[in-house]
Amino acid sequence: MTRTILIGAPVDSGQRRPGCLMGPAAYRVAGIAAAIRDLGHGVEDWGDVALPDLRAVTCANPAVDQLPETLGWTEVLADRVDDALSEGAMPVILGGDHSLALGSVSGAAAHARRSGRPLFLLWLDAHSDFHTPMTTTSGNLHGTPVAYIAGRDGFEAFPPFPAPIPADRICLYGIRSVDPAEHAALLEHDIAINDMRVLDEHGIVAPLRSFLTKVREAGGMLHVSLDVDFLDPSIAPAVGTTVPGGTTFREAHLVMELLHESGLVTSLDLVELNPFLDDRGRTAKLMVDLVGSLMGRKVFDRPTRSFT
Ligand code: Z70
Ligand code: MN
Ligand code: MN
Ligand code: MN
Repeated sequence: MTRTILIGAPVDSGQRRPGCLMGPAAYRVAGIAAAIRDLGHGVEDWGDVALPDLRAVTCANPAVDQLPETLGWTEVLADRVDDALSEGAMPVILGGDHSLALGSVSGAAAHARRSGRPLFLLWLDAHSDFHTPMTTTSGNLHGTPVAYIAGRDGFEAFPPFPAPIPADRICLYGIRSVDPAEHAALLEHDIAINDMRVLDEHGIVAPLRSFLTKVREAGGMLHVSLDVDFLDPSIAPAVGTTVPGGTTFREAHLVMELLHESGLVTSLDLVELNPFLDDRGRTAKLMVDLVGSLMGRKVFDRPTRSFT
């Protein structure tokens, strides 16, 4: 039994297409609480986080969009996620665009630092989100959280990231859209880059298992950040930036099942769902279904295979 805490994060400031603010409501309508509870877990819903009063803040790159809003979300979500972890629970952040991970992973990192455990990050996404506010050309801050988490320069407007995650504890998985500035910076970091080329060649199981083995051996905490565009747009249309060639229904479920079997996941983001673009709720329902697999739903309850 896991005690889960749902944290609604109607964050819409990390990109320019309106709609992600409806994400938390869509997950609730799609039955996320019941899906988790029916598996025998505890579920508490802390409701939606509110954006605090904005502070004036400047940035040298004039392209950057909605910086005060994103800064406000970062601070309040970091606090809320840290609170949930401190209660011994698993926070599930209902987004909201991916800029919310600036805050959610900050909260997880602050908690990990206090508890003396290393934090690992699994980034399930079509994008590497490795821009800094200085390198982004779109100005959309949802393209920056991995750089913040890894401790890159250029985030002077933000609180210093608590205990940046060393590159070898970060795993990008499913990526297939990387901008030139991100590409150059990634080559200078030792981040595991499981792009679609790697997953097509090695399959989706082996690269994930080897990362999970590292987490286990280190006694680590594991934050999983699941972007809707990790999935192929043919099964998950409700996302602003569709990129062809994403994971299939079966691949994504297998990833979730392996994560469940590992028993390592300590916090989870669900990001980039734009319900305004959905087709009769199918993307929201698929995301809830994936959470069910992550929380232990199986077709057959076979004795658990030993992990490794
Ligand atoms: C691009 C940018 C991005 C998510 C799009 C796209 C970033 N690299 N991230 N969708 N989740 O604008 O920086
Ligand atoms: Mn607090
Ligand atoms: Mn993303
Ligand atoms: Mn993405």
